Amino acid sequence: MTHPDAPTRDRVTQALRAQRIETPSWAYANSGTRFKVFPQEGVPRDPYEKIADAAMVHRLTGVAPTVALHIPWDRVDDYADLARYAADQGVALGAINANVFQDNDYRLGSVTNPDPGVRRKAIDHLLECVDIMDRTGSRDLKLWFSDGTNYPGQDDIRARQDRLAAALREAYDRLGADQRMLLEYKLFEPAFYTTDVPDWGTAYAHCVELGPKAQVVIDTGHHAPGTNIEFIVAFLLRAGKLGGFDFNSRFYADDDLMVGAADPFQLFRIMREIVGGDALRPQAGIAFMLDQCHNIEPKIPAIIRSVLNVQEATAKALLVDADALAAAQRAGDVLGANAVLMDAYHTDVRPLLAELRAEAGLDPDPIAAYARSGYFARIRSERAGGQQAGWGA
Ligand code: LRH
Ligand code: MN
Repeated sequence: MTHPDAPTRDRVTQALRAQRIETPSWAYANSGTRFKVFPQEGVPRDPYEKIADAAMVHRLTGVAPTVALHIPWDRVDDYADLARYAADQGVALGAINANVFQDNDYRLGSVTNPDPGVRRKAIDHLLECVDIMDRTGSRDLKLWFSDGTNYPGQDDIRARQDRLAAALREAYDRLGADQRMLLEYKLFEPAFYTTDVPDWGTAYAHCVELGPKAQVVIDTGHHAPGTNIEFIVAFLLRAGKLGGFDFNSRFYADDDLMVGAADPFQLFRIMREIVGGDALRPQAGIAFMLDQCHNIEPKIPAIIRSVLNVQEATAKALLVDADALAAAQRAGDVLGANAVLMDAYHTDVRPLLAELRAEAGLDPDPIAAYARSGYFARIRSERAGGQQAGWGA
């Protein structure tokens, strides 16, 4: 499909203009693997500088108006002031990510720890994160638990689920009327025998048990190889339990590479389920977030590239001729139906997106615009001293 007809173009461009992608504060900071964290010049030293970089990404792409925070990595004295600073920069504070995976006390787990005192400490952190949401105006409390075991017999699998459910219930009951809990699952790592929230089914079951304000987050790097993620998307959308995505891509495990870099066709298939489920529009409440680590590549250009990759996959998904697809599916025309999807996937949507940016007064090529902006040279000199931000692991 080279040039979509006018009605199609209008429908597609209208949906793309309304797209919103949340960038993660921690992707602007130093990150790495257990082997090495390579510091980079110009890296932010505090949440304010992380927000400044996120605002630059939004100025250039026009579709990244919120920044997810991670506590304590983004702890500040005055969260209301941080929210005001973000607003001055043209962005807003997004999901608040709790962190119960880096404290020495959490060796045997956080909310699932055999020790009730440790569980109390972990739950108090979740409650603190809701307090922070009250001050930042954030809607989402995002919970990922590294909790698990490394050897059979280490702990009682069922008892840990009871502890998890009790902790989630206490945090859930603390949520305000317009606040949500987003529960993230992950197959393994750092635990290597059991993980207490290992898959979408476990996350879904806990969210159903909790209530309407609990939804599942799909981190695209958290599945066993070969998992059909778009099936999970379709299932959770149908059940009204899809709260959002942590977008990234991987070749092997939780590689946290740029979304769409390792498997652009998978990202297209995922966005196809979103578009097919009429869940792209902001009112549908799906949080489209990036969760990535730019260990060797320049961070801001990598995040801009990632936002563009999501836009391109979305544009291709929007170009699927839904009527032709439905007709072929009804007719049992296997190859015909597949061809309708592949036709859209093979459409070069970059000219359409470039035109859309130009119409919005943006540079058609945000990556080139960033290179020309002088922003990197400025932050490199401004941020010469001080302690660069990172995971502090
Ligand atoms: C865990 C995870 C989670 C975050 C962390 C930064 O692997 O995906 O979403 O808290 O990365
Ligand atoms: Mn994640």
